[in-house]
Amino acid sequence: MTLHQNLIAGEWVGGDGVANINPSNTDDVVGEYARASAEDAKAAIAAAKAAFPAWSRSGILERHAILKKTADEILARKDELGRLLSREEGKTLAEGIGETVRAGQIFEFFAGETLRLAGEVVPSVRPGIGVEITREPAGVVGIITPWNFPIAIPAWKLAPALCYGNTIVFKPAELVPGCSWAIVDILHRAGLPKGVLNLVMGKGSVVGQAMLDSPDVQAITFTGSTATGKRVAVASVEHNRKYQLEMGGKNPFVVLDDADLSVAVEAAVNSAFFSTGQRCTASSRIIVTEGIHDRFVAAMGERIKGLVVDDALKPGTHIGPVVDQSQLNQDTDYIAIGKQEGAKLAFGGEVISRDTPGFYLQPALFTEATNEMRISREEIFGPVAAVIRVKDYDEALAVANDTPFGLSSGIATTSLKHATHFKRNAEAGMVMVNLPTAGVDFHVPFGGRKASSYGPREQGKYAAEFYTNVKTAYTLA
Ligand code: UN1
Repeated sequence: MTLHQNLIAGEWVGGDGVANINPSNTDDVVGEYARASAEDAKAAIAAAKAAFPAWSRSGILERHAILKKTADEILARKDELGRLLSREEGKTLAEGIGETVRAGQIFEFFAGETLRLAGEVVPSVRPGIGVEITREPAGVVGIITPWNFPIAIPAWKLAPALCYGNTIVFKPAELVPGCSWAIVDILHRAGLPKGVLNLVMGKGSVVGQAMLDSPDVQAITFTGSTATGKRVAVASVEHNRKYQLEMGGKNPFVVLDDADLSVAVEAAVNSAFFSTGQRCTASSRIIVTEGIHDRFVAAMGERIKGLVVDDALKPGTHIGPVVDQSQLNQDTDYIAIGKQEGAKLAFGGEVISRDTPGFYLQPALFTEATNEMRISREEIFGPVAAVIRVKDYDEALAVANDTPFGLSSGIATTSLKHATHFKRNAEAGMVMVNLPTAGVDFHVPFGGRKASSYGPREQGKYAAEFYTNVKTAYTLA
């Protein structure tokens, strides 16, 4: 099997190979991927530093052409790359292809942004003086991405970083190097100069740590666990570098008595279980007012029974496997904790076998849960959700906001009054009305508050906040 190598200073370089395993079928090896050492990471940082002066001053047409070519190739290869994604991560083929299209669209968006870079010219408060406000690239950017969106999250960090003239050291999640390798290969062939983009696949404790420890990495963007995010923050404060964190969620989805039942069930099932519940925007707390509670739970049960859990690549599969054994253990541990805490496991929650050896778990729905239980407070990151019964809208809002996290928050209602009030008062970065808490657009800001996020928003025009530094220049005319 050919070894997929790391890219450092424009050269593909080897290293120990690690097998990338298909979670739908652990006998299937997706490919061999080189594991970078701390020395490789240092060489990658040095290469990015050396490439920065030229790339930061490169012409916007050059950047536009590379990003546009990349977008075109990703979109032209959407079926193949979507299949690779589903094979290495385990979300369904439809989800894998959809995510690949989104990655292509993100590159298209930032290709366009290269042609719209602008500053401001404003009068000084002192007559005769002009003031220019411009944005300059942040420098060498460290990009660390999680396993659950193997192509979209790399795309939404790589594309703006390049658009605004930064150079990059990129460490994708160890579990899913395939899509990241493919994007880097595409960008490299699209004509990026040597050293502008360096790929260092491997362990967080080795490669990630080398990035955190380097004074030459001027900004780090991270999506992943809260625990690792805190380490990124502490190390970044030490080096006085910019950092941006997207971490956990415990997103509420409120269902009010006046909701359209089928809209509520569709949005709740999607939020809780699609992509096997492995999204930081997933909803695992379904907060339901008492007038609709029993009808809602019964309808959820019917819908869950119809969900096909199987090989991600099989047509007809609705829910693919959990990503690996340790995540499956975490999911089943939380299912046991929920039962011990006194919640009722109303549907699912069994580990099941299929034709191939994989990490298959039936989506689990608890009822009679309270917001104080650990299953309601801690992020599980699997297809496990709990229904919390409340009296009325006011209690629903209070429970929705009673969480350490604040990424996304949803409500199902036909009341304009409650929808409006919820949009204003939900303590979250994103609010969804009659829509799932997960599944966001690529051209508008993404991010949360409280323990979910830190730093400027990602995506759309707002991405410039992180990837650039503002300069204010005064000139006596
Ligand atoms: C989405 O819900 O469409 O890691 C995106 C995550 C998020 C991305 C969610 N950063 O799950």
